Amino acid sequence: HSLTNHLPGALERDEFFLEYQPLIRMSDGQVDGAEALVRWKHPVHGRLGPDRFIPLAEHTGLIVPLGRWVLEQAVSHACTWAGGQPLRVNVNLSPRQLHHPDLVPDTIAVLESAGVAPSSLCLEVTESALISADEDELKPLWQLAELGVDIALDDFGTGYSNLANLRRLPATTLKLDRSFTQGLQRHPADPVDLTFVEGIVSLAHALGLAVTVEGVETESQADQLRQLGCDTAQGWYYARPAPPGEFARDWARAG
Ligand code: G
Ligand code: G
Ligand code: MN
Ligand code: NA
Repeated sequence: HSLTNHLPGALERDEFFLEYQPLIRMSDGQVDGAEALVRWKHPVHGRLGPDRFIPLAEHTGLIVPLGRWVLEQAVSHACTWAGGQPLRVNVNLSPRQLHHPDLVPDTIAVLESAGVAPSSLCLEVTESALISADEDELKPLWQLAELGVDIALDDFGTGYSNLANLRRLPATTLKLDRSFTQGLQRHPADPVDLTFVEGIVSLAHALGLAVTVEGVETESQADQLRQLGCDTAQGWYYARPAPPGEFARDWARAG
């Protein structure tokens, strides 16, 4: 029953499914998009989160076909959410996908066959996956960015990157790691976290990047982050990740 034995066939057995968590625009509280999050309905262990199998999929290479499946599913779900005007959808990319030669052609093919504009897709790449990337390794992301795909730096603030490095990355959005959001929950808020968020927001805006905050669990965090100038927020305060039908019912605009 080991995960290692079951994982290779799981895609063919149709055991993966996606959940969606809304991204909320802080200026007006409206939904701005959704992050697709993969789960595995394991025949023995039941529902497993990505932390349980993404590292294994990355290690075995299954992440490449799995990642393509996630992209196809997410883009096709996004099409159904708002009569012809799809919500933006965020899809996570693992390092191995980033380095695969099919990333650009596959992404273009998926968007074209669904008739979805590149600007409706945001690819999330962790800051740590990009730190060591050289110019050649960044080329596919630049190509996608030039087509209009948004690129978000996920878990930003945890990867020890040189801030000057941001200028050579094709990122359009910084996703501030949820540890900063947690620091704002204390009374009084952790002054270092406050200063850090303030600094990142002003740096990001100066570079033309938007800031999304993760892990917003309370109204107080949401209020502080809005005042600090964050553009978009995600977290349990707004909604937990939910299956596509439930997400559509609660968040998709009527078509
Ligand atoms: O689903 P959960 O909220 O537990 O997400 C945990 C982590 O798994 C997140 O950091 C997210 O980036 C990652 N993750 C979720 N879905 C995918 C996916 O489709 N591909 C990759 N590579 N990572 C994912
Ligand atoms: O890509 P990333 O690792 O950032 O994926 C988001 C992860 O954060 C998912 O595992 C998701 O379930 C989780 N998450 C989303 N909102 C919240 C929240 O408000 N609080 C906490 N603790 N986790 C959250
Ligand atoms: Mn993410
Ligand atoms: Na993250």
